[in-house]
Amino acid sequence: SFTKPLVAAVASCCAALTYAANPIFTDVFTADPAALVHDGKVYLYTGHDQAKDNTKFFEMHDWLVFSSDDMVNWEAHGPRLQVKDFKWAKGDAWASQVIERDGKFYWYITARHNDTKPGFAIGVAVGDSPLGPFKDALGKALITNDMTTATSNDWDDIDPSVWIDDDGQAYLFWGNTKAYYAKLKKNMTELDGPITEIKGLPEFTEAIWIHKHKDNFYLSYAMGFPEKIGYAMSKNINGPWEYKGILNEVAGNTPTNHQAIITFNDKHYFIYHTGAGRPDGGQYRRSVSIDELFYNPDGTIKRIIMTSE
Ligand code: FUB
Repeated sequence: SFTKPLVAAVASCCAALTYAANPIFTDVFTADPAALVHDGKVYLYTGHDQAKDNTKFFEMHDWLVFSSDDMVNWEAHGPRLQVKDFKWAKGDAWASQVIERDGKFYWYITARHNDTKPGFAIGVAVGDSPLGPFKDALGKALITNDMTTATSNDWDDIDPSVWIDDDGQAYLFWGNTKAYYAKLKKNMTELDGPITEIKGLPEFTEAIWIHKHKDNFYLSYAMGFPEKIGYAMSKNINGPWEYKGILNEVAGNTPTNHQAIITFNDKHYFIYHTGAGRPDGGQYRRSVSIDELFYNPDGTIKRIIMTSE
């Protein structure tokens, strides 16, 4: 377990503490957080930075899972999915997200496709519990470069974010440089219509996260490079999206920035990664951190105060 005794002691003394000190894990490098609230627990799915230092590139082979009852004490469940679980993939376990539908858990992942379809692709694994076991649901990628690449790049099919609306319609959002979305069928493993490019997101880079608060939809994303997290709002999951501003600045010591936004026990959380907080951290050795998120009465979101810096 990655539980930190000091944090636990402070938590038991001070009822106001609602998340662990940042970074929340200090014995493993974690990135690209995605969180799922299920059955009174928060499940945190992260990428796993394994680069030896910060000089070359990402080394990412698997995805980790952690869970918590209180956002303070975290239990580590180890890697629960690996690139090699996808026969069509050859490396780079980049950003992912898990969602539940009808008792099944669908884990949408980014990985580099093998030689027949170069570039990055999005796949989906399925399991019977938030901890799996998970297996490739399709035996092939769900989104590949040849579906979106015409005027784009080899990296545009990364960073999936999945949403099921109140009427049961599911949607997949993703992208790098260009932002895309498409409907998913009820089986969660097939597209249910065309892929549409989302316009009007200033400086869009990657890392879409979709969430809803009251009657507003939110599309947050990494903008520019080095990346800040910005967000847009809409009354409709199909847009149009109206850009509203920046949520956090470049998070210490790494140009990437990647967020998940959840509500748990009536508090709102902004979960992200940073290269700061550990002496050997940096661009390819990132650490997940958590800070509280606050809405304004009109639904806009206040700038995040990062305690990871
Ligand atoms: O972790 C690899 C890539 O870096 C992710 O897919 C992007 O969102 C950025 O964080």
